[in-house]
Amino acid sequence: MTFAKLGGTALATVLAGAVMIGTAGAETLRLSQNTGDTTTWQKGAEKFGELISEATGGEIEVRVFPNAQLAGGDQMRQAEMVGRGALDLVVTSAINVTPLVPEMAAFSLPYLYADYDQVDATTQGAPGETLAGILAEKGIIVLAWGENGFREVTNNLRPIQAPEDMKGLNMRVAGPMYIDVMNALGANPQQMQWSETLTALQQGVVDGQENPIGAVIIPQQVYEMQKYMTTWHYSYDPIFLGISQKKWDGYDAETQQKLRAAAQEAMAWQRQISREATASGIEFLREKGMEVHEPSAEELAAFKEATQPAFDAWAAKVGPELVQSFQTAIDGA
Ligand code: X2X
Repeated sequence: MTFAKLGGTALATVLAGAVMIGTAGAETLRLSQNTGDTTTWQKGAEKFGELISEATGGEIEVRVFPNAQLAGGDQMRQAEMVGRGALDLVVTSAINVTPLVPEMAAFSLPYLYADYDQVDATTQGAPGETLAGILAEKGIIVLAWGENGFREVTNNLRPIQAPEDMKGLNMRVAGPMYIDVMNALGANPQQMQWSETLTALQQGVVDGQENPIGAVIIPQQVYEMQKYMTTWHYSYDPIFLGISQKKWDGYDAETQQKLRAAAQEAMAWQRQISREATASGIEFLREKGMEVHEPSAEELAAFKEATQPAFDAWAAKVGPELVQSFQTAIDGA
């Protein structure tokens, strides 16, 4: 039985039960994540639960809730809820936090990175620490950075080989910056919860969407609803495992150390499985019947040029200094 399949009343009963289960002195922390229960986000969160249970001899247990259901299905609300202590833990991605912390959009500026080494130089380097500091001011302690990945575009109408091919497509997007990117490409973007997107794709309410291959597209079987994919790598989206500062402050240094170590190990593993699934993913998706276009360097340059207005607008919004610190980390990779 998964929580995703439970209705509201049944869920409340299970939640009440969850508080009472367990050994004396043990506590169960609730972790919210906003993808389905088959993704690498879910697996990384569950791995964290196993590791922290082991490290604390069962004193701390973690219960993972998919589809942002603890936030009423609203994926953008999770971060704010963790910030005020209404949720203990969260696994969510940068773009979801931009309503609370616009600076998070720096990670995902269009065509910022050429490869994973450059990505790692930001999430695991000084920019990651800077953003963790800003999130801490909102009551969210970042324990570790993980990976959603390079977001690739899919749709049901036609192959996308040039910016012009995006014109008029009804595109589901997760958050504000991607609206600007899609507008720059001439598409019709629409903000929608991820948990509602699969149905919307199935029913043709939208023509397309964009998400990473290994972390989301394959585990959530987007290939069942979409014919065309272009690996345009237009935006990288990191995830993080965060804990409410209110919880954090209640632990002694040793427990805090255990939480951080468990999160680091779980998210390192989560990054690895996401990358492995992405590496073998194109072949898998072709086998499933998707038509996958891998753009040439020239084609990528055309997408980059077309999305430049959105880059400029968001670089101004997050602040030139922050963008420069990302660029410095990237140049040193
Ligand atoms: O909603 C999405 O597209 C997802 C799952 O990738 C995010 O949370 C940004």
